[in-house]
Amino acid sequence: MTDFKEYLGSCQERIDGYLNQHLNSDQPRLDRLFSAIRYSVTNGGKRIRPMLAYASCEALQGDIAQADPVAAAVEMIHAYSLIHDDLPAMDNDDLRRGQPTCHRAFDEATAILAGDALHAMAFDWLAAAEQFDPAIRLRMVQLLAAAAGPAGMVGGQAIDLGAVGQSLDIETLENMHRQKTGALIRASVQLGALASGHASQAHLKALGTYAECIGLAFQVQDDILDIESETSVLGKQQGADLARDKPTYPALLGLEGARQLAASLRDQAVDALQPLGPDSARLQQLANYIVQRDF
Ligand code: GRG
Repeated sequence: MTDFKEYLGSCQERIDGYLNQHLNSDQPRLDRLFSAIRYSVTNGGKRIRPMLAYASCEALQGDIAQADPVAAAVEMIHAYSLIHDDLPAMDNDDLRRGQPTCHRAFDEATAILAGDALHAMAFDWLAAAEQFDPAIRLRMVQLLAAAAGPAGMVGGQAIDLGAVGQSLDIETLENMHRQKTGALIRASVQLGALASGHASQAHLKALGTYAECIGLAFQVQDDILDIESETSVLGKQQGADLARDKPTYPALLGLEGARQLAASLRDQAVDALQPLGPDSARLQQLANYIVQRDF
């Protein structure tokens, strides 16, 4: 088995190649729209969701080429959510991944349309993936729609926006994250499993537990990284004050408590993979990567 870093690089190359090849239009009047789309999708994301889809497909002895459209679809939904999240009406951010956000590099209307187009194309690519039976395609489309919509990411974002200035208890915080970021992570794992063509109910159940745990672990680690970077910029006291002001895991559990929670969720995720045997090694490594990453 190749080294994990090499594996990450090969997945990144694979999904970047696929997206670059497919994200274009032959209508010259759409040049600006597609420039904004490619700008937002190919500016250096970690590609965690496509990697989960590929690794989940491999865990069930699937051919990863089969998983290309599902890996692309989850990354496109992610990219659309980031473009819209950065807009003035939401977070009003100037930078994403260290570069101007889509609405800063282009303009607000183009950014809204780029997000809308990515959202629609994600479902289009799944529906058009002829390597899968129509019934599987329908299931994939439903699964992704549920993860992206009000019961998933959009709902989580609405809860988050509604909670500005409020203090959330840990259960409410957890439910918000399960929807806002966990649902798409879960869908990435499940879609990869369906793409393998060998997903039984038992596999989907085990992978569902794995995905729930890493989805939350991802968020806990994200909060830890936020606090660590704020602390290094603002100094220890101000960083700690800021941590208490926001509904985050370090604010509720302390930094050490949050680290322990991330590690415990990683362990639960790895345990859940037991029925899948040694082919789930990449999923195990990804669970470690999610809680050990420093960016
Ligand atoms: C606008 C409908 C709508 C939803 C937005 C997910 C989301 C909902 C907003 C993103 C806000 C945010 C920064 C959440 C923290 C967790 C998160 C999703 C981080 C970014 O994901 P990574 O780390 O990003 O996978 P990269 O840049 O690596 O792709």
